Amino acid sequence: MTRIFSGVKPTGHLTLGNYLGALRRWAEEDQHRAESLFCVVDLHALTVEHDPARVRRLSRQAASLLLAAGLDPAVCTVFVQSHVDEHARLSYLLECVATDGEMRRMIQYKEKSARAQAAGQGVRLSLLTYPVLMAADILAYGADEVPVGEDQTQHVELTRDLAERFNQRYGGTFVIPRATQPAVAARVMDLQDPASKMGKSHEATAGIVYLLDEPDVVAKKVMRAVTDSEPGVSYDREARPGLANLLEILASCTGKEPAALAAAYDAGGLGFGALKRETADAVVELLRPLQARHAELSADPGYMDGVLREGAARARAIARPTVDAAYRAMGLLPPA
Ligand code: AQP
Repeated sequence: MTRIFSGVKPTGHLTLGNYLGALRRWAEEDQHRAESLFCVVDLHALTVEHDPARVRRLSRQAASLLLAAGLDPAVCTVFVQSHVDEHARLSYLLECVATDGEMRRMIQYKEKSARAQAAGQGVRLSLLTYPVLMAADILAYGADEVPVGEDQTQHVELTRDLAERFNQRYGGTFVIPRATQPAVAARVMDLQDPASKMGKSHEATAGIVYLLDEPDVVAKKVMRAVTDSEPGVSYDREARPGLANLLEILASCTGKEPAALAAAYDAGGLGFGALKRETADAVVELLRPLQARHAELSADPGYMDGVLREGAARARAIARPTVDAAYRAMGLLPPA
């Protein structure tokens, strides 16, 4: 049976980008067609300046939002990365396979290290080695598929390279995974800066729709989205990124095609205002059930604890044999 692994970092409040690019597909499709594991990758949140209490809070909130988005613990495994030691164990082995040069080529490292430096903070070594830990997350489970947004494809490519290199040098140990992406909204852009990805850890929040934003806040953010001054409505990601972003969000919410939506708006002589209104309404309706379910789950922390305890036990049982095999393959003496 196909196995799927993916995760979300508790580095901020989850966004519409996380939902449309990843969570929704995990819930609606992936968990029902494959053996799936979904993880709050909290160790990754330590790669940048952080407040420990906030990371703890955001980890619980992210886990709750995974369930609120529709992940069913009876069907898939939901857990927290730091509860399963195998991630860190395997990460070290993969650091012995990866090279410094390939880490420095990662786009996210370049962006986030520049951000840390601009804020006068040191660049943590773990930010450089973060993709190796992500490779360990995936390879420990023998995942065939990794459903992610566009921003993570380079890291999944690196994971493939490391797995192939390891298998070649030390014998066939890892499954070679592949990234899968949603057809639409693989890269939801910031509503105020359509050249940048909508990212949960970004400081300027006016262009970011958070999953737990109140309906009026969602509507305000969408209505104030940056577009352009060209006449008519057309779908062109390069030339009209703000407009394309709105069309993709609306398409993703409604199951329509962005180009078809653009053509309909253009033919009807409807302007950006109408498009923004429809998009705002669609996003509010999309988030309504998720927010209600999150509120229910928040009222029952014991239930969430049980889900995460059980999830970690299941995850550990899958990961341990593969990680132990990797230790042996690399020449480490098994304990007597
Ligand atoms: N804007 C997005 N559009 C589509 N998919 C997205 N994803 C993230 N942002 C978008 C996908 O959501 C999953 C979980 O993301 P993550 O927690 O690994 O990363 P993040 O939300 O981008 O959080 P960061 O790294 O804390 O913020 P940034 O990088 O913006 O500073 C992944 O599958 C991701 O592809």
